[in-house]
Amino acid sequence: MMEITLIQGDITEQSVDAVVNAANSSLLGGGGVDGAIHRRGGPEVLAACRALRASHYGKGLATGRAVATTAGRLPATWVIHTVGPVYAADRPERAELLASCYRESLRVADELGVRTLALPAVSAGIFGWPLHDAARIALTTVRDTPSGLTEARFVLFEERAYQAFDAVWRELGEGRGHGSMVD
Ligand code: AR6
Repeated sequence: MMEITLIQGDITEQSVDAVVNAANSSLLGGGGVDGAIHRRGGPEVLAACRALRASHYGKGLATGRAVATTAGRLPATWVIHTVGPVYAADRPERAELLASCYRESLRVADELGVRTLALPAVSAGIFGWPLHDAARIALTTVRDTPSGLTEARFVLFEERAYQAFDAVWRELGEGRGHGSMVD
């Protein structure tokens, strides 16, 4: 059984086994949640990302894929970096890449034995994905992807992002809006 929970807050403050980072393909940091994770995680996270670039990820991480590093000084064990697609109204096929970010993040989490996972709204900031649609893709994909997680905690930074996720969760018939049990 996995519980999906929604909270408004800062993902860098979550005491969980792993946090998902909305990175870019360089894996070398950026703004938004990526900047916050590198700031709070410290130089160990960047060093681990550089090591990935020097080994299996010479060309960077492809959109829709995920890879784990240490979480450095964050109150988590792992950071799972994923690269969301940039939103474009005339490229609806990119929704599949956004779903892939969540599926791949859960797959990597499973490989690490992660039980509690915090996730941001991938692509819904600098990459411009409309919030309601980003929330629908995020919630349905995580709900419908089998994993060993006990909790998938969506951590929404802004009030309007929390409201969008909460509204979609209710539209999906998932009860109280702030968390419910799914098989
Ligand atoms: N905790 C949780 N969510 C956050 C936090 C935080 N500390 N800070 C921001 N968010 P974004 P993207 C929310 O832009 O759209 C970077 O430069 C934010 O409000 O972080 O996938 C990368 O390097 C929004 O709802 O990620 C890439 O170049 C959500 O996180 C690019 O941005 C995602 O916004 C990725 O853009």
